[in-house]
Amino acid sequence: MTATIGPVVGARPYAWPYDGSVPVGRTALLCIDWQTDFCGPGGYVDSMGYDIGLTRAGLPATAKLLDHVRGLGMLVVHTREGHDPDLSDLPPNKRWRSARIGAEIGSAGPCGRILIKGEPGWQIVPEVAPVPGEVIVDKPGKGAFYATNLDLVLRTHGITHIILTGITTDVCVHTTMREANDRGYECLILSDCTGATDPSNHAAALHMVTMQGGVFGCVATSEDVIAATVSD
Ligand code: C5J
Repeated sequence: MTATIGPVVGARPYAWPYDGSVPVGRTALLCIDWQTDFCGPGGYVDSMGYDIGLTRAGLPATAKLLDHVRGLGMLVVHTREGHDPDLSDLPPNKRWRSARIGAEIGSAGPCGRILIKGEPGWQIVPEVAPVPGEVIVDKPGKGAFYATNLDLVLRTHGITHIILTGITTDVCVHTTMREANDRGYECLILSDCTGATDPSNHAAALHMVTMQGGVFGCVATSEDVIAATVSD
């Protein structure tokens, strides 16, 4: 079965993608940092005192979308932010900033060492966990292209279009969308499959995308994407 996505008529500021529609085989779903540290009790975001209800908000829609794209055979890429146990890839300023808000990266918390590879808090939450065959990219920074093989993986699979889900909208999802946009990928961020530690930052991050004719791509919902899926 060959399916295409688009035009996504509910997308803003244009009916995504710019080139009308895209075969599923040239499209990837990115699931950014759906880790306990960002949306689970006792994780990094919880330890900083932010409301994990906000970062968990996109989980049901993302789980539903995952079911949909898995049925189509779309490439799914999951990312995880984290650092080596010896902290050799943790910039000192990132560590210092996390310490000053009471959740020092590398220190012991309720979910193990905060943002450290292999610890319980670093794992992807069960609602949107990878299934066998899906790609997982580990990243030390906010953007999923920096110091990773993500671009190589996408180009090897012939991917030209990217749909983004994950947390947080204004930090890792946005940084990744900007990196992807600069590399020429046609990007779509989903408002109901993302979330931030502050509702106004979520709204602002989505609004920014729509400026300048779609400066980083487009914004839509998962239902818009599902409705725009055309199967042969
Ligand atoms: C943050 C992320 N917010 N995944 N990471 O530090 O957005």
